[in-house]
Amino acid sequence: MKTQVCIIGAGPAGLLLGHLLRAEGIECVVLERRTGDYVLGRIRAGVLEQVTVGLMRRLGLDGRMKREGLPHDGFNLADGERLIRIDIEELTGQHVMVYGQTELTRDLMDASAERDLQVVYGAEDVALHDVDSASPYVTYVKDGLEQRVDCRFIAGCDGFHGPSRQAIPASEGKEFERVYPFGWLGILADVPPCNHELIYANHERGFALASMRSATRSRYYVDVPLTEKVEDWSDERIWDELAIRLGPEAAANITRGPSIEKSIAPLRSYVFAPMRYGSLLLCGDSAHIVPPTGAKGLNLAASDVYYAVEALIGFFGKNDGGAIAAYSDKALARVWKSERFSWSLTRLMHRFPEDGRFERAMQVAELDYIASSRAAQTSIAENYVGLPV
Ligand code: RFL
Ligand code: PHB
Repeated sequence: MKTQVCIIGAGPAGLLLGHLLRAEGIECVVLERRTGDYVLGRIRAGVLEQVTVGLMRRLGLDGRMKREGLPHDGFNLADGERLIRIDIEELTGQHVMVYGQTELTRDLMDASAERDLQVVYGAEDVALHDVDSASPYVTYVKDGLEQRVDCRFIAGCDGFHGPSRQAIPASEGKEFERVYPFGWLGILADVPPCNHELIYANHERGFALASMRSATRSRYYVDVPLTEKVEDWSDERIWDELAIRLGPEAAANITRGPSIEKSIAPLRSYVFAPMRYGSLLLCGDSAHIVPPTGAKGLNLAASDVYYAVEALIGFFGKNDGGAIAAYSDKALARVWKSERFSWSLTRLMHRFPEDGRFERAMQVAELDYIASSRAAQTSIAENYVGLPV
């Protein structure tokens, strides 16, 4: 097969990119290792910035999001005693959208056939070839048969563990990494949320987050040491821990119920730079990871896609080779700011095992400063709603 852009990975980055390219008349194909059901079974992000909502609107695929998504005007930081509300609407004039990554992915998936976006699920052994040339190609195995896609560009949208980043010689890029000494244990349950807005809590027993997917579905997290196993956390144990860490006000409103999903996600900050090598453009988690504390991962994938589409339209539509050359710097400028915000919110809201009395005093002082300063709240709010693309 021959196409203009071969996209590897049908997560949110790959599907968004595929749809946006098709809308511009650029030919592409998406290769995904898993089945569609498997991709939809991964419970991940819940908070969308305007950049992500805006791309769905540009595609005309925001109908269900507008009906079922929950626009949030604010969120809360809890320090064990009080709730500090960050009024993002008042401070920035914008809001975030609570709408699950699963739902966004489903909307993109459902629209593929009618919009002539070819997605190959169950593509095994995907391998990239000649990425440093102007005629790269991708091979894969489907139903036991080896296939080949010749293209002008490859978009690596295959997440942190995919083959795209690995296709770049080590000497051509730099890795920046911080691994955190804890993970987030998440629970999804069909119960009403304990609060109408999100609560991020820093308690002496550790971090907790109260989030949601809808008025009847809640998503909660507590941080746990990396040595913990999900099997050791019964639903009751998680509910008990949440009730303590989120504080008495939220605890009084927690409705308990059986978990429909429960998993531990390790926390990491990671950037690979540059995000382009020859004819390969990296987008989303394949190039960077943020700890989930700032709700930035999916949104960064969306802003990468925004810049990648701009670059590819420049190349195919306007014969502008410079657009491709500019991609990495443009994307990374935004990536680094989101990395910084996610790292600093993680630092502020978690108890690190190596922290002593001084580090704890710094957290208390910072939370107190945020509680009393409109300037500090504005800075958090503008990062949380998402910096402009
Ligand atoms: P994905 O979603 O990992 O998709 C990559 C796709 O590539 C496929 N793939 C391959 N395909 C072909 N051949 C191969 N060899 C392949 N290897 C992999 C995979 O099967 C998959 O389908 O990356 P993408 O598209 O870059 O999207 C990134 C987001 O998924 C991620 O950043 C977010 O989920 C992060 N995240 C959050 N982001 C937010 O913006 N807001 C949030 O509130 C938020 N909460 C979260 C999160 C991530 C979490 N976890 C579990 C890591 C909460 C959690 C708990
Ligand atoms: C979620 O609802 O899964 C969620 C919300 C906010 C975050 C991370 C995850 O910062």
